[in-house]
Amino acid sequence: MKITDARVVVSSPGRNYVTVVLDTEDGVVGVGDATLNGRELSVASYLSDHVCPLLIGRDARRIEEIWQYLYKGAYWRRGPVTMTAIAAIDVALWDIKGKAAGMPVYQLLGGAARDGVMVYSHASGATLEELDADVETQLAAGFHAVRVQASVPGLERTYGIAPSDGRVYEPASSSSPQEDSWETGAYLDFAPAMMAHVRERFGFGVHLLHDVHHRLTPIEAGRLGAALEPSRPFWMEDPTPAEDQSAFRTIRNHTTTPLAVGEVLNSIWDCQQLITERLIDYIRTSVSHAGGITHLRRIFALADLYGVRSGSHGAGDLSPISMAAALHVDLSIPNLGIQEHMGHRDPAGEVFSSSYRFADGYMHPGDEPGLGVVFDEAAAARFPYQPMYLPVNRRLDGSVHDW
Ligand code: EZ4
Ligand code: CO
Repeated sequence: MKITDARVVVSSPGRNYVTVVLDTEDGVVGVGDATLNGRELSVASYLSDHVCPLLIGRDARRIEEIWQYLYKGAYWRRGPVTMTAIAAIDVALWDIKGKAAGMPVYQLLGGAARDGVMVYSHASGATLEELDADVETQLAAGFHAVRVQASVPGLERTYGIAPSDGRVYEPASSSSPQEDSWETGAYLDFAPAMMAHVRERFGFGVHLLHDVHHRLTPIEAGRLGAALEPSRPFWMEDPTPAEDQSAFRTIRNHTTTPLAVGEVLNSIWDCQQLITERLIDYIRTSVSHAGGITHLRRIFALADLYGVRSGSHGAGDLSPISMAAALHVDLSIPNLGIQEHMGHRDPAGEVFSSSYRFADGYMHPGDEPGLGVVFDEAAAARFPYQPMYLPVNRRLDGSVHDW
């Protein structure tokens, strides 16, 4: 089954998405997501300038061989641009394999290990009252797990606060990076009080999650984890910059609050120490930024050996193709923890039609052959690329902090 065409489509239906389309000689088409928020065109170039030409004439059925060819064949290893590009090709090849077999991808991965995938949604507010109202909305929609974020008093802008008109949260902005402000003391005092407030209001029957977004030192994160313990969060996410793996030993030594990290990690080697030294509870690598279904399954298999569960990133900047691919993996692995689900802004649905479904807090990828997502290239052409940047974060003294 030879690959006859490989192309990259950059479109912006509600936000930017980079989509790979692979055609095969017998007419089976596969799609993959290559979106890297704020750096979309570098992945598009990596694919169209360096990867797509190498795929023409290759056998689409040899997924592992093509993965190894693209990874080892580049010589230069890892990194978000390379691994997102490889991921998109890998996911498109699994889509093709499923369609050729007449089966949903999760069946090819061993079948359903559970009936549905527990997902968490986001709630946020500029005030605790707004946050309460948003948590209520998420619970009414059926979610059993909710990530809570609120504006830190005294800081000009806080990470993770969705617009008040109900649209999905999007940190990127056009023309130039937005500047956020940061002061650790204000945050460390506020976050435990916010969690305690939500617990008091909604009780212990809902899973509550919180994203620190890489901003603390290890000992500050240890203090926060300990302060959050009475609120029993499902996890504390990205407490310190993710690339510093041994930092998590310090956090671990000071708290029993479960730790989650990995949305910015790209390979099994980036989380080897985190997993094998049991420094975390949930690994958040995603199908689109960590080498596709093939590589993500390898990470989750390693994690299973060490009692670490999955908790994949699922922000709105991962396209519906990635959401579907994530659900096929989640449904089939033994060590699912939870899956993030934010949904997508209109008019993404005009470009991507997905067959995954949500009911009572759980999602299922559906039973269409392949991934179950149809990508409408003609519709995508109506929404041209918009330059977008993620924010930068500054401390009050003007120095650049982790965003
Ligand atoms: O900031 O996907 O847990 N979710 C997150 C996201 C990330 C964005 C970056 O593009 O941390 O909101
Ligand atoms: Co996060």
